[in-house]
This record gives sequence, C-alpha cells and structure tokens, in this order.
Amino acid sequence: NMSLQGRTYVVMGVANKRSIAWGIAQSLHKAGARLIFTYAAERFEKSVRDLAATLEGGEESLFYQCDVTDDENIMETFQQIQNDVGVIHGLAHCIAFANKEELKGDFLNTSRDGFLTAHNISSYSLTAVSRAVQPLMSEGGGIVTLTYLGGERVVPNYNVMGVAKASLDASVKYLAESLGKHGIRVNAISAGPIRTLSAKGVGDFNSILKDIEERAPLRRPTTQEEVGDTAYFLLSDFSRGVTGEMIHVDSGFHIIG
Ligand code: 0WD
Repeated sequence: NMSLQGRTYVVMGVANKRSIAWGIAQSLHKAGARLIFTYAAERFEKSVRDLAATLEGGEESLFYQCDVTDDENIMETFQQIQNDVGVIHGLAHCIAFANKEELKGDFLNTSRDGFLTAHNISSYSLTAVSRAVQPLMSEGGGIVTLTYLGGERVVPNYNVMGVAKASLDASVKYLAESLGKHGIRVNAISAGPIRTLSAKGVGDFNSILKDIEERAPLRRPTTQEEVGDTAYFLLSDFSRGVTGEMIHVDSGFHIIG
C-alpha cells in the first residue's frame, strides 16, 4: 500500500521553495501524509509556514524550531512533538552546513573549526536526531538523509563537506544496525546537484551542473521532485526490506568514470 494516509512524517531543513526538503514534503503530502516541519531558527518560521500553507490541507501541518547543534533543543523539540502528535512514522533529515570559505580552493587548508562545524551540523546531527525520534517511532518506519557523491570521491571544491558526507554515509550504516531491531530503517539518497541556497555556497557549482547535463546517462539535471519521490519510496512500505542503503538520484552520473 503506497498511501501514507494516517501517517505522520517529520521534515527537517525546508529553507525555501528550492530546498530538497520541500520536494520531499510535496511528495509525502501527495501520498496523504501529515507533515511536521522543523527549521533551524525563528527567522525561518514564516517562510516555512507560508510554503506549507500552499499545500492543500496544509493547515494540518505542525511547525517546530530545532537547531541540530543544540542537544537540549533537539530533546525539547521531539518531546513537544510527542506531546502534540504521539507516534511518528518517519523523518527526512535534509540539513548540512560548512563555512563558505572552505567550499573552494585547496582542501589542505581546512581549519579545525571548519572541519568540526561541517561534521557537527552535516553528520553528527543525524545520530542526534535519530536518537531523539526513536521513542516516537514505536510502530517502526524510516529515516532518510541526503548525501552527495563528494563523500565517495573527490569533487572539486566540495572539500570538507565531502569528508562530512563520508562520515554521514557511514553513520547511515551504523544507525541502520542500531535501529533495525526497533523496526526502523535508515537510508540515504545521494542527490545530483540541485540549485538551492546551500548549493550557492559551493564554488563553481555551475560547472558541476553542466557536467551532469553533458555526461550523466540521462543527460539532464536532477530535480527536487525526483528526490522527493525516492524519499517517498524509502519512507513507504514498498522499501520495507531496504536499510543501510544509499540510492543515487543523480541521472546516473555516479557510474560515469
Ligand atoms: O545540490 C544540492 N543542493 C545537494 C544537496 C546535492 C546532494 C545533497 N544535498 C544535501 C545537502 O548537503 C543537505 O544535506 O541536501 C540537504 C539539503 O540541502 P539543500 O536543499 O540543498 O539546501 P537548503 O535549502 O539550503 O537547506 C539546508 C537546510 C536549511 O534549512 P532550514 O529550514 O533549517 O533553514 O539546512 C539547515 C538550513 O537552515 N541547517 C540547519 N538546520 C538545523 N540546525 C542547521 C542547524 N544548525 N544549519 C543548517
């Protein structure tokens, strides 16, 4: 049964309408899911609420502030979600950050602070959030995160974020093992480049995009909707035998040498 009617999903990381998280929210909404949105800081609340209001029946959505660098904030957020809705059936983690000056030039110049920040927000947050949501996922379900090819091989300018994605990818496997006994699956989508707010921070993003259009098997850029529908699959029962997996939604670019 592909309907998500009667199910509730947490979507973390909708910054604006270009956010990959927004593509995921739209796919889950189409399938009938109830949505809970979290945003990093109060200043994002209005834009998230305005976007959600464009969904038919979006008045049912719930909103919480959650800064993933703050353990207490994470605890409070999921406590509040538990009080307000009870059971959660899945979560989409669409969060990453690195200092802009470290997303260009030579990786060798990565600072200790920049390294730790990138890993803290982009990788450790998945473990912190998974631990917080686990008690709410009493009926089992799925957790999905977003990763990128730059964690598997060297992509120019991706630098410290690539190392953080490698850490995130390994976390997906360890978390899949930890949470499998609770009926919770953990998977990653490796998305092709999509022009979002975060992508603006990556040096020479345009040439990364152009390369996809010219050389990826499907010869076209990845869309938000494509990632959204794969997240929907990974958060639905159709993927019930899949955990600890990474699915590339990148027009097939990752197979090209
Ligand atoms: O080409 C791309 N855009 C790709 C992105 C290709 C492959 C993967 N990804 C990944 C990113 O690395 C990230 O993990 O997809 C994920 C989502 O990124 P996005 O959609 O490209 O970027 P954006 O729209 O800027 O969303 C990033 C979110 C923002 O959401 P909110 O609603 O919180 O503003 O990450 C959030 C950021 O604010 N974020 C945080 N959220 C909570 N606590 C924090 C934080 N401390 N820092 C950043």
